[in-house]
Amino acid sequence: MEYGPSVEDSSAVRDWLRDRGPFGHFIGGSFTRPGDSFTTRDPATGEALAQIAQGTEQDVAEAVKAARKAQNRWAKLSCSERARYLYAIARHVQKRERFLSVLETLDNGKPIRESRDIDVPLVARHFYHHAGWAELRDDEFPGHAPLGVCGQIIPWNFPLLMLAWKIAPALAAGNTVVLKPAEYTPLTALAFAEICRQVGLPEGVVNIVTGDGATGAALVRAQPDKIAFTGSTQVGRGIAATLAGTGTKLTLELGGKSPFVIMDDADLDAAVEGVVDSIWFNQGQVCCAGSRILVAEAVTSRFESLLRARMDRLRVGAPLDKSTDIGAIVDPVQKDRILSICAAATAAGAELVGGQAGEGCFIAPGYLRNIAPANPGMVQEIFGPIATLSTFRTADEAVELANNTRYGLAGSVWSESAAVATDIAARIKAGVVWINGANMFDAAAPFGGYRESGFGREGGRTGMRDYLAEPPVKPAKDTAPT
Ligand code: TXE
Repeated sequence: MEYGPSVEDSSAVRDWLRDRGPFGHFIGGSFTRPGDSFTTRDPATGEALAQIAQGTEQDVAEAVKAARKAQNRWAKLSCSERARYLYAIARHVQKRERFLSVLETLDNGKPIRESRDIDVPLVARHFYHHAGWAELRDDEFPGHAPLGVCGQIIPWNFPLLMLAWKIAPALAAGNTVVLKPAEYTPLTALAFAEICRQVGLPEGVVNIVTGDGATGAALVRAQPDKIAFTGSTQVGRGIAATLAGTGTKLTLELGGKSPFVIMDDADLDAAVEGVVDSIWFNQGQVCCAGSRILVAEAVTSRFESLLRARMDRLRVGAPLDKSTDIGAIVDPVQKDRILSICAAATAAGAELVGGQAGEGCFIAPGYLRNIAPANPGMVQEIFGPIATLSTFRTADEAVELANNTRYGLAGSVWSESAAVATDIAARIKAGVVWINGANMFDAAAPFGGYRESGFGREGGRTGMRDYLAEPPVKPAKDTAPT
């Protein structure tokens, strides 16, 4: 891999890893001494970055206990006191923006441009936004109480951002948390624990337990007052089964296979940039990626030649290089998963354009064409930089194809006609549908899915409600039971 002058300096992060590792859990305001541990690696080079504690049932129990102990005091603070901590966290994230971006890119493999310009700024934005909600909680949700202790399990595709999506609303509502980051990408969560200490967050309000799926399962079994999970549909289904009938509140943000619909009057250059921002963003490891491109037959050949030209100009390479568009897949296991779905898709008759596997964890951007609706590449979430491309003739057919999925997380519609775009968007069954855009996130906009993409919303007022208990209903005097 070439390291040119445009490569971001990572020496401060490497010093931190050397000084601070091996890493224990963050429980009750301090770091534990690591026992059994695993290695987290830079997927771009395979280099070992740090040793990370593998959380046991006992670690999880201690973290839940610490969160339980802190909860009463945290809930009793005034709204503006809690808000002050969230503002302070947001400011500290901004102050450490460069450090956090480099750390995220090293651990995850995403291009530094994305972690610096998208992930980390959105993290700060999420804490600022929820500081506002913390302040307004009692005015906006009169009579609502926090749920208590929230167990939060997050994936590896946006490690720090998913942490922010989970922790900011939970704290704003008055809950305390035990968060388990994904095993591939635990480092920014541990750096975040340091930020909690720096802002003087009361001990036990935020607890971080690292580990793999077994640690996550232990957190679910510990039955905190809520479990918030983002990850695969398969694991989400298991969590729902474990919690059935327990009274633990559950929200699930699972996979997707989102349609990206290009009508015949669309601005095709803009739509091509939309594809770049959608399926070729974060190596395609995005739950709401527009992974199924559906294009009007009349403009297909023009669109495809623009798409190919743009795809060929994308630079795949060192994630720390500021000119890189596509970095490394998070782990060899995920790379194999992507390649095996592509192999199944081509075996079933689809044609793969681009998408070559490189050395290590790299895969070039690509798409599957001539693909039948039942082809595995059309049905399964590939979660890599490979889209599918199919065509339609009428608006009704576009809608039918768009909704031909078990998922319902997101969608995107491209048309120069507001009437056409809004009509199609309203008929797509998904939690969010963007018009002439893709992957636009805002802390104020609730995000979440339907069907196998899960339930519950994160962000904005609706997201806050998912971290609060409904107030008890008082019966009116004349209807009170006698
Ligand atoms: O997910 P897992 P994986 C999809 C995507 C991807 C596939 C597999 O298609 O290729 O899932 O990824 C924790 N109880 N998404 O295997 O296993 C785990 O430690 C409790 C979409 O990495 O679901 C990690 O912290 N927790 C998605 C988190 O769950 C368990 C993002 C996610 O890992 C557990 C990620 C268990 N039994 C993958 N087993 C999205 N919606 O954005 C694992 N975990």
